[in-house]
Amino acid sequence: MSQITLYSWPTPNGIKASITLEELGLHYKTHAVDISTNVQKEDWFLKINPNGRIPAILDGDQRVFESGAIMLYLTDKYDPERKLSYAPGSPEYVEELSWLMFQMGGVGPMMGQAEHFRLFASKRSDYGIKRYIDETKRLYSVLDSRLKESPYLAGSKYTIADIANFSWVQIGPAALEIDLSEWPALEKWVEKIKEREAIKRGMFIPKTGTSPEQMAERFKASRARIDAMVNTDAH
Ligand SMILES: N[C@@H](CCC(=O)N[C@@H](CS)C(=O)NCC(=O)O)C(=O)O
Repeated sequence: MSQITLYSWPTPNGIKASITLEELGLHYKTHAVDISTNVQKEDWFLKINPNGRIPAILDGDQRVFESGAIMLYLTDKYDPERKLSYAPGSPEYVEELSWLMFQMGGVGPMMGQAEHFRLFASKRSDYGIKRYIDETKRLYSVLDSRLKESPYLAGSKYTIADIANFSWVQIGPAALEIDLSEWPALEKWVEKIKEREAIKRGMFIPKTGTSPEQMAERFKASRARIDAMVNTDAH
């Protein structure tokens, strides 16, 4: 029996952890960390994640932070049947790691910056918006090419590499008005993953009271706020 507590909020990084826990059918407690209140910067939380961001877990006395590390920790320790991962050392495991790191070092940071410039910035920068949305689209093309030759990112099996990339890609349409039909293999993969029961639960942990429709409205209002500003890039 695990002693896991998940500290999270249902953001693209947060749901990587909750979906993994749900897919593995683990028992865990959830501690909601509403990042809009900055509770993630408080001393008690910095002891669990010194980086002051969600997600993080405590498993007994063991802390784990960084969503990719959490996914690897959970599959190493709690996935002996390899439901969500390949055997370490196998060629597919190396592929799984590669696509996981592709998300951690590419899709997440680039989409995070795209969201910053498109939704949350205090000044409008058309250069910043274009740079990070173009880079997001380039990364989607890389995923699309891989998914044209393989049903899942690491091979024939759905793994944590799919969960990690899915968690970010699925928010592109609502947050950044990205039309996934430009990448048919990627779109098909997103639709297929959305049907999984663990995804349907994990995407909404912890509960916030905000529906996906309300989130889409908030994103729209945030884009309108930026659109109403004057571009501040130096010419
Ligand atoms: N590389 C980290 C990124 C974590 C991250 O940026 N989390 C965001 C939510 S998606 C957060 O906690 N933001 C609040 C803040 O930066 O204070 C991971 O993958 O866990």
